[in-house]
Amino acid sequence: MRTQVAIVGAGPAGLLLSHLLHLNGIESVVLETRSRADIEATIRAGVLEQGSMDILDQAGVGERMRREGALHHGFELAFGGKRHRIDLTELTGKAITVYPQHEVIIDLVAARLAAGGQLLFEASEVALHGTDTAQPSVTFSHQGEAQRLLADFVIGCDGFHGVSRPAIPAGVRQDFQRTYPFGWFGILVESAPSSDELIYAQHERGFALVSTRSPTVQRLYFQCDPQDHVDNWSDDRIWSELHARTASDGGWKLNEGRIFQKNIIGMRSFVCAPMRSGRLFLAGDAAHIVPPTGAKGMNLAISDVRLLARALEAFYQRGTEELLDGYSDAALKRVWRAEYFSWWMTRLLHTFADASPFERQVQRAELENVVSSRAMRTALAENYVGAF
Ligand code: RFL
Ligand code: PHB
Repeated sequence: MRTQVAIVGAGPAGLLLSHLLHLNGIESVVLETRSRADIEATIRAGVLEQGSMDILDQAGVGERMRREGALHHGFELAFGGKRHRIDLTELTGKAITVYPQHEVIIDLVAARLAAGGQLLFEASEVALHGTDTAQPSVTFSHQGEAQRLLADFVIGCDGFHGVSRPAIPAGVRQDFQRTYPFGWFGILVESAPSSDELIYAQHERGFALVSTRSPTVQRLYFQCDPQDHVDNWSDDRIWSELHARTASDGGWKLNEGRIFQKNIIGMRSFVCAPMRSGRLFLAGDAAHIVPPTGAKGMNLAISDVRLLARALEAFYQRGTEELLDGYSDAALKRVWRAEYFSWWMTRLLHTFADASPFERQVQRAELENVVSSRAMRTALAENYVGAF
């Protein structure tokens, strides 16, 4: 098989890149280890920045997101028994949309298939070859047959545990990372929303987040030990922890409902630089991870592939490699802003077991400073909506 661009991984990065390339007349093949049903059902992110919504719209896949997603003009910070609104739109002129990542995936897969796009699901033994030559290729097994896909470029969109990043020689690559001593316990609940907007709660028992998925399904998280097991958490124990951490003035109360999914995720910050080696380019979680506190992961994946699509378009239509050569630096600039913000939000809102009494007081003072200073609220809002 031969194509112009071989894309490894059908997450938001790989699927959107394939579609953006198609719109520019560039051919690609997407290889994915999991099944279509599996990628369309995996619950992950929920927040799209305005810039991400705009890209999905421009790519012609934003229609359902606009119709079914919930536009949010602000969110709340809760601490010390009080809630404080961060008015995103008043502070930045922008908003965010809560629209689940798996719905973005469903829309992108449908658009690719409707356009005759080549998506190969359940590909196994995916391996990259010759990425430092002008003729890279990817070998894999599909429906029991060993195959080789020849391409001009290979784009690694295969997430943090994929095969692409390790294909960049260790001597070329620098990895920066930080692992946090806590995780998030996430649940999906059948209930009406408890709040019109997301609530990020700081509490001495640990962080909690009240998010939503739809008018009938809510997404809640609370800080936990990353080594803990979901089986240790009965529904009653989960509710009592969430109530304790989100309790606030004015008679507001979290709605309970049937919990139908529980999971625990670890938290890390990670950056691989450069995001390119020869004819191999990385995009999305394959190159960088942020803790979910700032809701940046899917948005970074989308902004990486927008840069890459433009660079590949310049290469195929004008024969210039300038944008390809500038891709890693341009992407990393935005990545580091998001890394900084995600780390800052994480530090601001979580309880660190080893924090001294002094550090705990300073953390509270920083929260007070954020909610009482318009300049601080504006900086938070600009970072949250992605106005950088
Ligand atoms: P993905 O989505 O991980 O997709 C990679 C795909 O590659 C496949 N794959 C391979 N395919 C072929 N060959 C191989 N060898 C392969 N190895 C892997 C995988 O099966 C998969 O289908 O990466 P991508 O496209 O870079 O997208 C990144 C986002 O998924 C991720 O950053 C976000 O989910 C992070 N995130 C959030 N981001 C936001 O922007 N807003 C949020 O509100 C938000 N909340 C979250 C999150 C992530 C979370 N978890 C579960 C880590 C909340 C959570 C709980
Ligand atoms: C989510 O709804 O899954 C979500 C929302 C905001 C975050 C992280 C996750 O910061």
